[in-house]
Amino acid sequence: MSDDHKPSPTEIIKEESGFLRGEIGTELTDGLTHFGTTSQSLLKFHGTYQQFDRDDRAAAVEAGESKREKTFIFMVRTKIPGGKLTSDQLLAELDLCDEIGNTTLRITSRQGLQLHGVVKRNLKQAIKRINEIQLSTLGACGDVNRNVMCCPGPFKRPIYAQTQALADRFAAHFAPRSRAYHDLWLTDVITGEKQLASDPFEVEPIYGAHYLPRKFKIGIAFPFDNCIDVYTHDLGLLAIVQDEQVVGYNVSVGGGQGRTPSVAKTFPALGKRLCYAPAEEVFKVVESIVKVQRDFGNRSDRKVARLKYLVHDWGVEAIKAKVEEYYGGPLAEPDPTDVHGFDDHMGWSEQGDGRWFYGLNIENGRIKDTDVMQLKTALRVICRELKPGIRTTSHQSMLFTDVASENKNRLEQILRDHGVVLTSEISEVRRWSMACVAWPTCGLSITESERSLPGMLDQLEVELARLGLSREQFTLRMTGCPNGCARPYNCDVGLVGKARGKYTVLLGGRLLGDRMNYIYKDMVLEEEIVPLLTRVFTYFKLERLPGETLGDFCHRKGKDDILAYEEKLISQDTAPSTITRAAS
Ligand code: SRM
Ligand code: SF4
Repeated sequence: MSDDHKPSPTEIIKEESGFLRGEIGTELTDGLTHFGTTSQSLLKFHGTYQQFDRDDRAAAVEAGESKREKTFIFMVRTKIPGGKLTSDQLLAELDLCDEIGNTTLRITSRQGLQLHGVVKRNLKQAIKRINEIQLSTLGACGDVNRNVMCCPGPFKRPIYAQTQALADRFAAHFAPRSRAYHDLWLTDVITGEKQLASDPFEVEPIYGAHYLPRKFKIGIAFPFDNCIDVYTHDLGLLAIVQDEQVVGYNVSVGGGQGRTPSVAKTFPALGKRLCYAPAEEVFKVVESIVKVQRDFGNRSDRKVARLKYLVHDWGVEAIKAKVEEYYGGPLAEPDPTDVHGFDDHMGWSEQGDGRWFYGLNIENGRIKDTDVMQLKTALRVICRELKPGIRTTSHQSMLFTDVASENKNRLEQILRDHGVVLTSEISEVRRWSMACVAWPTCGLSITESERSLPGMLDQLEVELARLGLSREQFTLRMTGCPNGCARPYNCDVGLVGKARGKYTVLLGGRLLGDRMNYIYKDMVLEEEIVPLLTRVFTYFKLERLPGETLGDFCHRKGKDDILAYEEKLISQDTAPSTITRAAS
């Protein structure tokens, strides 16, 4: 076998793990603060990442104490299909973040929840307690199907129940079946024994011993509401609705956002429309696609192991032919219907049963108490007193559902009493923005993201108001590295951390999520981003067509035209310019 086809080290780890067990059990009780590298890989499948506090590390290096042991901490991710949970479950997660996390709870861009800062001796307790409230971390990370997303709108229409039921079914079906999770985290006895099987598919009927080549993501959307960004998933399903029923799905394959700039063959991509699957067949079609990726995805180079690279290498027609082989019959052409709407579900809406839901914008999904805003406490009061249903959104925000008319004022009052800004009171630019976690927990972050965006938005709000553009709706998404966890490659304005303190600025995507943006400028200093965007907004105000959005404007004008205008503005600036031009 040539080196090109040599399985990657992660493939060997999976194979030798005895179905995700490895040495985790032994290392859990070895008294150390951290796991070895093999266990770290396997722990992802169990829903946790070993990290270290990068602020603390930077301080140690600064103080010349680089030999000091890192402060190891764990991120624990709860998988929540469609973001649907109860008040009691949210209360339990909030208790966990206070008792054994870093006192914050984080809503993720895939409708999940994350605890941060859990130390090793508390890891088992964290995972066990999450399971005790009928939630799970199994398969929240790792080379398996991840959290299944679907529209969290709690409308009492059959189509919403149908898509949620499908998301739940996928989540259950594609979860690893290995006993390791149960044995390691949910029992008091740790058996060190690896599970053995002469036929690995008896233990893992979908995955076998090697699981998938890489992470795999499924999302279900409606044409009139693409709030889950259907074309960014490995496998996207767009519900085709007739007479209030989902009659089938347009299936798209090969979406994904991550890229590694130093590896030219990597790229972000929108999913490509593969076929139409009638509702009663969609499960089988999806399983066939997962199996095609399992059997043909790249297992030697993890950089190009996602389904999008297989789709790119083979082309959609060849993928379709292979899926048909696994499915056992021909697949229909996609329905002409496509995405044409996006609803972030913020503010008050009637559900269709006389009750209401309220969408609260939570800045970058971070639930915490500060001196000025006690969001975490407010959520506790709401959950205890009003007991609403909870839904998390793909924009890292939260819906309180099933609220009776007479409780609407009370819910708002609780938020106000705790200094929480209501959705109606925040600016459009903040409402439609999101940032990934990045520093100090993410081991891959190059720049700040979650900690930088709020300040940048403060400045942008001023500039947009000055230009009379405060009511414009455009998505602005920031990440601390090119992996794209806040989906920055198909939004109106993307800011992607590239080098220390420097970002790639992308323009020309749109709210609808069906168009990639383009790299406008690279290596832009953080402090130059607002001035740069202000010049773009100025041009937009001057030359937009009636009703044209920022993303559509930037798409129509293109990079060179906008650059030329920006240059003109800079040269017209008579005052000595403080702007250093970024390399374009
Ligand atoms: Fe992500 C890796 C956080 C959604 C693409 N992502 C990571 C890790 C685990 C870093 C690591 O590998 O060490 C980050 C943990 C940081 C921390 O401290 O919490 C991380 N990703 C997140 C979250 C929490 C971002 C957020 O601010 O909400 C999201 C958790 C979602 C969940 O609940 O499951 C999150 N990540 C995404 C998305 C968006 C999505 O799925 O809709 C993407 C882009 C879509 C995609 O998958 O292509 C995404 N994350 C990545 C990648 C690039 C994958 C690639 O194919 O290139 C990595 C790195 C990797 O896998 O090697 C990554
Ligand atoms: Fe970390 Fe990069 Fe993902 Fe942000 S985009 S959370 S920095 S991996």
